[in-house]
Amino acid sequence: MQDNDFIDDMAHFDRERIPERVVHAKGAGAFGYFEVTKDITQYTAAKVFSKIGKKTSIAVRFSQVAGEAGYPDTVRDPRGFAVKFYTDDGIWDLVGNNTPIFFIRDPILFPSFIHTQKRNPVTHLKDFDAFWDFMSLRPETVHQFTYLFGDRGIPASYRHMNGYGSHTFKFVNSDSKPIYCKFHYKTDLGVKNLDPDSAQQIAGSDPDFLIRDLYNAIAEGNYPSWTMYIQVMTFDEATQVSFNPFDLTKVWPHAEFPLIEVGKLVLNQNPSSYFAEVEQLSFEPSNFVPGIEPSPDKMLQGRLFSYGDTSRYRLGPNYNQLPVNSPFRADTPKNYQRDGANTVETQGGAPNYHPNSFCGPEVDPRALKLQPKFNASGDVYRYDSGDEDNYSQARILYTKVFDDAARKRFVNNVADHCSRSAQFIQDRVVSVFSKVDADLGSQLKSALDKRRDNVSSLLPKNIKFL
Ligand code: HDE
Repeated sequence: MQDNDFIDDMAHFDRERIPERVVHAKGAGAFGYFEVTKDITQYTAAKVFSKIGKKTSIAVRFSQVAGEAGYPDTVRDPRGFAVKFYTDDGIWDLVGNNTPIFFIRDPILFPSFIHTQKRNPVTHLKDFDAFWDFMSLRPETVHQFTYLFGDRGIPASYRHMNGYGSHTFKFVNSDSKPIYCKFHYKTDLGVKNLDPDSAQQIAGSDPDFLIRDLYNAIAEGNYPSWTMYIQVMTFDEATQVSFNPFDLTKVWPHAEFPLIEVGKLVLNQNPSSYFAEVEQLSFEPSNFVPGIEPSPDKMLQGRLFSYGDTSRYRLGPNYNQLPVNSPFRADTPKNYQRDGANTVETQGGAPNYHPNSFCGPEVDPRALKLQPKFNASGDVYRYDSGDEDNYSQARILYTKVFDDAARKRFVNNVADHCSRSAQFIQDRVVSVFSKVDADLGSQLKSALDKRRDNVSSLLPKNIKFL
């Protein structure tokens, strides 16, 4: 025990792991830049969009939602597409997914919903009953489940999928005029997905398939890129549209709110340390910059607390001082926070109280000017939003966006998964999908009936024992 080098190494080794993210635990990260290609200064004063040709450094983390840090990459699951912009005004995090919508529209349901996607606390197994029980008891999930069990549920590579800010956000221009907006990134390589049988084989032969694909492409100089678009909606339009523009289970129809091109995202650098630069990367939907703000979208409001909170737990109270999270393009951060585990910033000895007569920071007048006040009226209370037009957009996706072959694949994908749940749950799932489309309901019922005595095995065929 007197060999201090040994003790030092062992003590460090004993502390090498930190808690994984409670969702989105498995992921891949890369760095690059965002470049403005079209002028949108009429909508926003955010410096990141200030002129054509302006480049801003970015960090991106792609992830899958439900599996743990070592889970196979090629399972059916939404994928995270989180982008950190290191802007001149500080960090702007656009923490999105590869789907423009989400399963629920009320954040209070989030922990329950996630529990149904993860392991049963008794058996530590994925729970098909919980999965379809929740889905069918909360039919606002049906639009996102239609998306998830379609072809885009298993992307062939992170480079070949689109990304979405998903929520409705608010832009503010230099005259302090606000407008609602949504963000989209379309892959310049085209969307490519995996057939479920191939995905299952790859899960066994290369569980890190998606991380490897991204790392190798960048290492070989094949830099993936995405074109960024926005949709905008005036405050007047928001009061008149036929759907709730702040409902995250719905898209804004492109015919009414066309995509406006904005710029390019390019990833051209791999992390130099996975732990330092990807595991310690912390995204927060509450990281805004002057010119971009949250909207009344309840799900977005519900996210504003959680991410910083989980980073404090995962990375400690000074997670924002870690190099990958710090706003290096802006001035050194100035605030009244001091000390705590792993403090690195000294803030030049400035006062740690406000107001003060010395050199303590004041609120940036630009940020104040660009934060317009807004009116609110009516009663505020907790209400159940479970029944707000759950089916019409899912119907468009199934009947208009999917073609015949995609519809068949969708029915089989749902039936293969749902056939493992209890009969009464299957019946309820059929009744939910029947409300999307009567023919879909009957196709699904017969696909499930066919599987009744022969539930498709989770195991590959022809297993050999030795
Ligand atoms: Fe997240 N989510 N989320 N989420 N989410 C997390 O933050 C949460 C939601 C998304 O690569 C957690 O650090 C709540 C929608 C991504 O580091 C946690 C609600 C969308 C990532 C959390 C949502 C996302 C996360 C877990 C409902 C797409 C990974 C670990 C109100 C628009 C980011 C962590 C990364 C991660 C909370 C819903 C995307 C717990 C409360 C909707 C891409 O804070």
